[in-house]
Amino acid sequence: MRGRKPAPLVLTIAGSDSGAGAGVQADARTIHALGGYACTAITAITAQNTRGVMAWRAVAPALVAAQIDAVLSDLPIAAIKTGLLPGTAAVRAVARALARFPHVPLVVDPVVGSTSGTRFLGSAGLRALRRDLLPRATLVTPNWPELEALTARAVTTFAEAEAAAKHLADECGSAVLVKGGHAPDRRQCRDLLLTGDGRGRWFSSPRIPTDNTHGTGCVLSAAIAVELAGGAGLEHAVNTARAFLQRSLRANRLARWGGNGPAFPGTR
Ligand code: PXL
Repeated sequence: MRGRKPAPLVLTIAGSDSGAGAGVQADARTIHALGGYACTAITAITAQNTRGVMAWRAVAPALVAAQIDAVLSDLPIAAIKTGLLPGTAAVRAVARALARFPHVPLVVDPVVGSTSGTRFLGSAGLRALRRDLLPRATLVTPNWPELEALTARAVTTFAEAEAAAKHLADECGSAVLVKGGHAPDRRQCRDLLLTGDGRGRWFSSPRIPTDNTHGTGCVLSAAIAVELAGGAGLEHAVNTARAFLQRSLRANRLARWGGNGPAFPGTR
């Protein structure tokens, strides 16, 4: 029997969302939908639904590191993504655990808080992220508010987004994808990819009118990670991931839920 191409293994290091709109649940769903196999290291537990975060607690940093060690010492992980890292100690523990695997592509989604207003990472945590983890990243994927928090610059126009992204890419030496979901443009969604060599490329697609956008950042970064795990280059990975997210938003399979529902593609 001819074997099929083996599934690329992806490790997601992220928080649990009990409502499954964002976090590890969204990551694992995305990785499986794109043909990968998802391993997980859970950094925090959130009690959450489509309306907001009711309670949350960080997992002990040593236990986060132990999950990462258990996976990376055994399974042939081909790409890693990080999402919610709840504070300085968590950022440091993750950076230390990943230091032994410097060649595995890493996508860092610099989650600061939930859209519904819960803050997960304070200013000390952001500093730790910039110093200890972003220089190790293949790609960092901030939205406009996260780019503001990481650079302490206002990001209210595409020109400001581009300047702040250049500043961040120069500082950490990693590629940066600035997601334009928060931009004032109602017709287009424009994301900017800056690669390490200083090149910039805009990706533009029609904005999809929906309220169900919870977890879109998680879906996009997980999709990029699974593409990188399968051997895609950065631009190709971003293109495929954006197309997957657009399909998920368009499908709008969970439209009749309350609150801010998830981008969910359903089964194909
Ligand atoms: O979308 C950012 C995010 C990531 N991870 C978890 C979350 C959220 C936002 O609510 O809950 C677990």
